[in-house]
Amino acid sequence: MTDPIYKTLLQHKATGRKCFAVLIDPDKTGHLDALLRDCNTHQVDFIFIGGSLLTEGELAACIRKIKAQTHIPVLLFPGTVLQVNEEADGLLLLSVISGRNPDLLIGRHVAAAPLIRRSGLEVISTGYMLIESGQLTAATYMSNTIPIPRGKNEIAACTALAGEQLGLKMIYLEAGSGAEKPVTAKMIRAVRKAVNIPLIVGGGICTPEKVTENCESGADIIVVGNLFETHPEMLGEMAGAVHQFNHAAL
Ligand code: 1GP
Repeated sequence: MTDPIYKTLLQHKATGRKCFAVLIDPDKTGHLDALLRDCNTHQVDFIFIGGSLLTEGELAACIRKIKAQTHIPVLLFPGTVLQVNEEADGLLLLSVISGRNPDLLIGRHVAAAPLIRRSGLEVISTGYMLIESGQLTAATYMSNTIPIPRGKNEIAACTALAGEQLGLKMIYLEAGSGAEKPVTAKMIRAVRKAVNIPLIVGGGICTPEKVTENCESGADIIVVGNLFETHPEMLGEMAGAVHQFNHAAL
C-alpha cells in the first residue's frame, strides 16, 4: 500500500478519531527507555522525532533505539535537511507557510529532494504555521520568520486554506516547543473551519484540559514533547485525554 500512514490518518479523520503524538528531541534522550515503555502502555499513535537544532544527539541511533522498542510509527519532524533519515517510517515535509523565508518555503526542499527520494520514506507534505506564543521560541528564531499574531485567526485560517489549495496534505499549527502560551481554541476552530485536511496542533500543551479543548476545537493530532522531559509521569494522563475524547464521541 502506498502512503499507509497518511491513509490511516485520513481514515481516522473521517471517523472523528483523534490521535496523540509524542515529540522526541534526539538531544534529550535521558529517559528514552521509560518514555517508550509509557508510549506503548498508553497507546500513543505516532512518535515525531527532530528539532530546530541538534547538537549532540545521534538521530539514526535514536530512531533505531525507538524502533527496537516499539511498533508506533516514527515520523521525522526535521529542523534541517540533515534530519532526513531512512530509518524512520515517514517524513513530515514541512513548508513554513506562516513565514516569508523562501528557503523554508521551497529552497531547502530542492536541496533535499534527491535525498528524500532515495530514502524511500513516506512523504507527507505539511504546511507548518508558527503562531506567536508570548516569547521568542527556538522555532521562530531558527526559521528567521515572523509568526502569525496570536489573535489573528483570520490570517491563520487563510494561510491554512492557501496551503490546502496548494496541495499540502496536512496543516501543523504550532506555538513552538516549550511555548509559554499554546495556540488558542479560537484559532484552532478558525483553521478547522477553513480546511478539510488533517490538522496537527502542538507547542506548549501542558494539561489534559488543553488536550480536550484542542480536540473539541477540531485538532486531529495533538503533539506533546517538552512536558515529558520534566514530567514524564504525565504521559498517561495526556494520552488518556485524547482516548477519553474518542470514547465520549462514540
Ligand atoms: C513542538 O509542537 C511540538 O514542535 C511540541 O511542542 O514540545 O511544547 O510540547 P512542546
